[in-house]
Amino acid sequence: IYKFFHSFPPRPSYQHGISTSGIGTQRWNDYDSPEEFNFASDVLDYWAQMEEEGKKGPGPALWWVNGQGDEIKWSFRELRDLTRRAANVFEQTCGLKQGDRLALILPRVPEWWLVTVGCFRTGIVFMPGTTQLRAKDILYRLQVSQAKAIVTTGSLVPEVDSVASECPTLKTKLAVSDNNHEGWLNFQSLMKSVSPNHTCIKSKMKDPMAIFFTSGTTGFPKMAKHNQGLAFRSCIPSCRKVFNLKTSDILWCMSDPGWIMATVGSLIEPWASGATVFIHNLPQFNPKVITEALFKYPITQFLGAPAVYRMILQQKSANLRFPTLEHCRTGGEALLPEEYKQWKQRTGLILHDVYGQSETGLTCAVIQEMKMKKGSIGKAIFPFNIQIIDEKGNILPPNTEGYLGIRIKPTRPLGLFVGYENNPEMTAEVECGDFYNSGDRATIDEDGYIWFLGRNDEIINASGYRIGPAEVENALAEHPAVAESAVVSSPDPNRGEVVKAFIVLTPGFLSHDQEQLTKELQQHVKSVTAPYKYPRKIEFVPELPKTVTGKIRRKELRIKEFSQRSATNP
Ligand code: BCO
Repeated sequence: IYKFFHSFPPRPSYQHGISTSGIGTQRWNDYDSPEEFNFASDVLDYWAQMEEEGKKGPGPALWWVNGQGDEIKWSFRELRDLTRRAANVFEQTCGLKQGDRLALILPRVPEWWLVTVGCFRTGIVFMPGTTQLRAKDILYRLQVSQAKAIVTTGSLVPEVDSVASECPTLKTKLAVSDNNHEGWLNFQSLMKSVSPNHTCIKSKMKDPMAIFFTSGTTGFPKMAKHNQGLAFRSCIPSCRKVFNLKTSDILWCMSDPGWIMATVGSLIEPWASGATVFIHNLPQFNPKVITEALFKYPITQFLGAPAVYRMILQQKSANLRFPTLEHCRTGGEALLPEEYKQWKQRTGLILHDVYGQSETGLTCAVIQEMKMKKGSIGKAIFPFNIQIIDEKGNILPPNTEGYLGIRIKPTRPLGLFVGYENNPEMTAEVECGDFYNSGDRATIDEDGYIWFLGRNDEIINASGYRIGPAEVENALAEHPAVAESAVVSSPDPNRGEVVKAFIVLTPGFLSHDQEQLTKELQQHVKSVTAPYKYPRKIEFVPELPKTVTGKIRRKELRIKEFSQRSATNP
């Protein structure tokens, strides 16, 4: 497929321009909130023009490699032309229009960036999902969102086809694939046949831009809807300080394209500053490949989940003195103080924390110029005003544990989600007095530094993934061996937390080999739902703890898991 993109007009030779500071997009100040904003026309096309006028440095917009010798470098001009084509594919060929929803389930291929920006240009609401999703996950997403279109990779075509007949709103199926699939349009072929001219829509700041599916304590994932403010926010000076990117920077964000972390870290943040997005299309996570890439390519900034850093550090004898790397950031779960120390010792670099959710994008950060306070996730990123609140939304005094709250009254800050789509009850539940209640426990000190303490509900945060227990319990319930189950979080030295299932077996399976059954059940979960959710620990129990009304007391099981850890690691 990459032959196709190489067949576009040859890459322009970059002129060594005058701006490497990224200052060019400082057209807005912290308090601006233009009525209209479109990241494609206002930001990307701006950088394309800077290139044309010789006013931007030589760095490409996207630098993509796959470890098999394939490489793509697109300038902002090329990106502009290609994404205009993508917009034409959606509007002209597929008949999609502003406000329609498009499920985007692709691995780290360059087309992910073309589709996303194509959506910006047309006002189509993109809904990213990881390629680990299975047929049922995809069915749920397509149905609940009433998606009109899906763009996915060839290997997921059979999964989509197995459920597409149950999705009456789905009109367009686009495959990014070397092969043609019956009933599917081929994205690459269509890209060749459409014009590179397209007029970007004038989106209003309040127009929807993206929907991220995010797991909750009960039921299926919710749809966190964001408007254009999510992208605009990264263009204001206070937010730009988080990464402090220059046009000469090359940022590698490790996140799978299915998460908000990728939308922000692999697209919005770097391109707001005219910097280069670096992507290695790792089909499987491999710390050795990451380490080699950090030597081979002139990457200056790196962003990954704590488990990524931990796994890199576990290569005991590897040289980690990366020649060009200047800044490293992490977020999603906690690293141990010892791991920060080791990273500093072995790389010479300080690891800075960021914190956010699908509902909030980047929320807190340790900014480079800030004094570090041990274990803190930093301070609120403007325009978010963060306070620690109780469940009624009352502000708690400094150094008191409570919920991390973002002020939404009198003004809802740009960049905070609009609400859970089609779910006013759940939206109301997280709106707590004058605050959005993140559900995350935290404390704040007198200087505004925040310490993340985890959750006291049933959501599991495993290697940076947010997993709802019901999703795993539903998957287990489909196996004949499972009479009932309770899924909770359990501590793990590598992943912070992992999914643990307590299972009551059906009578016919009581005498089965438990080791064998554990493997079978793990495999079963991997086959019916996204594999990252599978229970890495399973314990067979005669019964589950329940309340008098018969509700499973997951909290009791979770507390037991964590107290066992404390007992073994005092
Ligand atoms: O460990 P196992 O091998 O037993 O299982 C792994 C995979 O092998 C397996 N799997 C994946 N695809 C499969 C499959 N099995 C069958 N068929 C397939 N197609 O499933 C398990 C998946 O676990 P994993 O994803 O944790 O894999 P891995 O390789 O251990 O990756 C490690 C990490 C650290 C790279 C990964 O856990 C990770 O990417 N974590 C970060 C998640 C993240 O980006 N979170 C950010 C969310 S957004 C946010 O927080 C808001 C911020 C503003």
